[in-house]
Amino acid sequence: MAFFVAVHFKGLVTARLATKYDASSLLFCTMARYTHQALLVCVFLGLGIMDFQAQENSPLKFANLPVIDEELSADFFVRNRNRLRDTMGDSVVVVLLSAPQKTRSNDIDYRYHQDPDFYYFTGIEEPNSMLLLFKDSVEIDGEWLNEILFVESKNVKKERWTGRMLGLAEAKEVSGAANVMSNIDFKSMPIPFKDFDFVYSNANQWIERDDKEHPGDLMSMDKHLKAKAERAGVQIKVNAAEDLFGFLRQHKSAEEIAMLQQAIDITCEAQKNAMRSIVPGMTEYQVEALIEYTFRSNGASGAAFPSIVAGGSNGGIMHYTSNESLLIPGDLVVIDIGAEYEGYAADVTRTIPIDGTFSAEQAIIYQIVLDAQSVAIRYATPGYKFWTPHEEAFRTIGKGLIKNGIITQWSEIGDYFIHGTSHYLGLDVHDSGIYSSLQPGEVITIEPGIYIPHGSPCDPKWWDIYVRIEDDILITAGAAKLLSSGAPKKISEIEKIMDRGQASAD
Ligand SMILES: [Mn+2]
Repeated sequence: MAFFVAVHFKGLVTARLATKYDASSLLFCTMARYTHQALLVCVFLGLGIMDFQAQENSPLKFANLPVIDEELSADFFVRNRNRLRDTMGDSVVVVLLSAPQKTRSNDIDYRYHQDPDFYYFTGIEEPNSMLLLFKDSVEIDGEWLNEILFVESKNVKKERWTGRMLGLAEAKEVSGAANVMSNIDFKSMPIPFKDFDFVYSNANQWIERDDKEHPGDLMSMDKHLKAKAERAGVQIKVNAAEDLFGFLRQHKSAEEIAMLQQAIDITCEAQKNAMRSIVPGMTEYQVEALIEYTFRSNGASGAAFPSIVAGGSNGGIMHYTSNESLLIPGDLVVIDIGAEYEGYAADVTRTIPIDGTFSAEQAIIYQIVLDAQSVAIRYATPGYKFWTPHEEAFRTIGKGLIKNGIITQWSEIGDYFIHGTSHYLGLDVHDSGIYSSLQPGEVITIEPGIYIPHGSPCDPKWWDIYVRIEDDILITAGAAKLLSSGAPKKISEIEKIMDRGQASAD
């Protein structure tokens, strides 16, 4: 690893930097050394990776977060389906399809990710599945049913290639669905669609792969659904369905908040690991690797969205994900990341100085954003509209920019604060919801930012300062509850955690 670092940095950094900031090479040499030791310990003692985490002298600190016992139980999914029945109209039947398996290239697929609506109402993480849900029971083939979950039957040959399958019995346990059938059975089932006006569905145009050998694959079910709906003269509604599901999903149950908190705690630990480790001369992708290592080693399924590690002017690109540049002293780095835990996404952003100390101008801009965030959080309470925290953050940023002579007109705020302050957080990082007034049980982000591109019409001393600070909060009956307090954000706290003077002196 040390060799790799040395070769990679040659030609990318000046000799001065390479000498002055040789700490990065040292850091990676040290990482390599401790990794090696830890592996030996694991092999000889058979104690697994925990021994690596226990290495007190490791340059990387691990959260040792407890693996939480609570999992989303069948009870949760049954409750969600009942809430859906309570909310949907009499003339509606719901048909939800699982997400398609997506091809990365040639015969290689992306790792499967379930459609969040389908997951929310079933707990099933397998492709080629479908949920049929009625408000009240209907008669099908002489039986009265109010829900049918279709999944793929177990297939031992297939399991040897692509992993274990639930099969019908386990799918029933996971989902709590009253009736579980093979996905092949949907085609011939006489479903009384004609008794309804609308099918609320996520029936998709985006289904891209048809297994022509398989009569029950996703594309076949989608095709049969559309044909049956057309024959019955009912209309498939996608947008209205999204609103209905969003209305239910924007309120988080206690179990969901526990999952979100775990995802957020792991993400805050990754932010702290970045603060503890970043030195000039490191690359953005090395920071990304450290972050995603922290996610996986703490039990997250991975990153909920591509990690953003944006040093210097890359911080001005909102969804910068190539993470390919060198981190330069004097610049800030925007780190916008989120672990995914049991399907739930965190979303926490910190902006930190690459050399460990904010310059005077950076500190001024940073403090304006932090103040705007505090104000916004105060307005994140029931009774306010979803957009009120944004309006208050916007106003605070405007005042700060005017006070420092960066703008002269209110109309110029949008040149430097170019996005909204909040979105819902849940199974999607930009979660489903209807953006109504704030209610207890909702989880939202608060993420103001100031971005001053090179060449902006202000004093050049402000150019290339890009700051975003993002926290995740729970709306309660009282003040908002900060869920991401684990990641430091005050200037003094950040400079303290990044100060490795003590460590390098020993
Ligand atoms: Mn966000």
